Amino acid sequence: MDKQIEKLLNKEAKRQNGGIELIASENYPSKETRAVCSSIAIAKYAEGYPGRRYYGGCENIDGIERLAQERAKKLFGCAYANVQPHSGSQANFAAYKALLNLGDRVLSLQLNDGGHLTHGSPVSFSSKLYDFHFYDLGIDARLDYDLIARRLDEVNPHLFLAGYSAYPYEIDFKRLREVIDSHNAQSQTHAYFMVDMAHIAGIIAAKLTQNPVDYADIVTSTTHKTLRGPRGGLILSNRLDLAKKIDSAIFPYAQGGPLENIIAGKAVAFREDASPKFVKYMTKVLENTKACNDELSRRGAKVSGTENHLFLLDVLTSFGIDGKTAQAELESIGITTNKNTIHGETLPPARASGIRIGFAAATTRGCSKKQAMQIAGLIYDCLTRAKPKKDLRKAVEKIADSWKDVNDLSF
Ligand code: DSN
Repeated sequence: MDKQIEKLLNKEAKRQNGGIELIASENYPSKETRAVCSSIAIAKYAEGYPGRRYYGGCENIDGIERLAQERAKKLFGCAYANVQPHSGSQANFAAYKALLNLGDRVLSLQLNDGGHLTHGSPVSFSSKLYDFHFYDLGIDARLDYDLIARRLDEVNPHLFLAGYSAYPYEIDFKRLREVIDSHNAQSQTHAYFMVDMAHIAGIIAAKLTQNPVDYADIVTSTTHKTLRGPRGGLILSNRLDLAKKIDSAIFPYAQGGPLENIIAGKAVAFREDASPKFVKYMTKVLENTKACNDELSRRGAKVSGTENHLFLLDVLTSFGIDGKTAQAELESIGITTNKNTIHGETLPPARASGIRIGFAAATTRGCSKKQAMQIAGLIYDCLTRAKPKKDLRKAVEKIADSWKDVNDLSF
């Protein structure tokens, strides 16, 4: 073992094991998933797709990729899956390419309101290649479907984009399809419907919320958040007429050789995600998130409420500090979160008025509802400086010690 890397990895495992991970986009894959990700599949070039590769010797790799595709299709009940995207951003890059011409109009939600960098942020490729316009949330910070209908008529986009990184409520994909269809019926520009389900893919796989694949033309995702697989991306569709365009947008347009070791890991994770155990897990994630949100609210903090795996805590209103400070304070006692802008944000994103809190990772390690409420108490006591940090750190360690080792998770 490379001693320098070994030392850093051991320190990272210690950090993860000794702390409480509440970043809503994080999770821990099983040791089975991790094992195939470091398998010999790492050593194989396989540009192209199963049965039509640019290299010889791909018969086993073809089998792995076909299995991953079939498992993804079955899990989400769709006709087409591309398992090659290296990340969610790459998946979005390719989805835009498959549906749009350069400069086409896209209607999406801004990063500040819960969108994503690749949903038209000025610093992302998306806004350089396409003409992004935005819809607002309603005054209650929820999607306002009438407002969206009006924005569709104003902007006449070529693509409407839903699916978010910091939106704590249910999304009515069926209603969005209806709104887009009725807009399309009287518009000269046809708007495709795309959903980036990266955050809620696990909730969808567990059938605990609407499945966007039933309504959208194209659905993108990551595989490492609530889906609990390896770090990577995914594109799904029921529109077989788009399959060729999506395939060539990933390879050769956006990517070269696929990471077949990671694709093997995706296949293992999709199998785990299809089990009844996963539904139980996802149900617990939702319960824990709500328990923590509700306990913070009971203590007087301003929280968003939640209908999924995350919620937003307005630390500026609740504690008079910005998100950056809150993130650092919590990190000093072993609780990892991220600063996050909130609806109606008044501070720059580097400071932000809130933090985003999610329970997908903590629940994988074994967090109970009672512990989720205790964690709310620790967050509250830390940010109100009610108790000495060393006592809070000890309490965090006690909870983390009662959980499974991050190197030894089997589902
Ligand atoms: N970085 C991810 C998140 O935290 O939501 C999105 O890509």
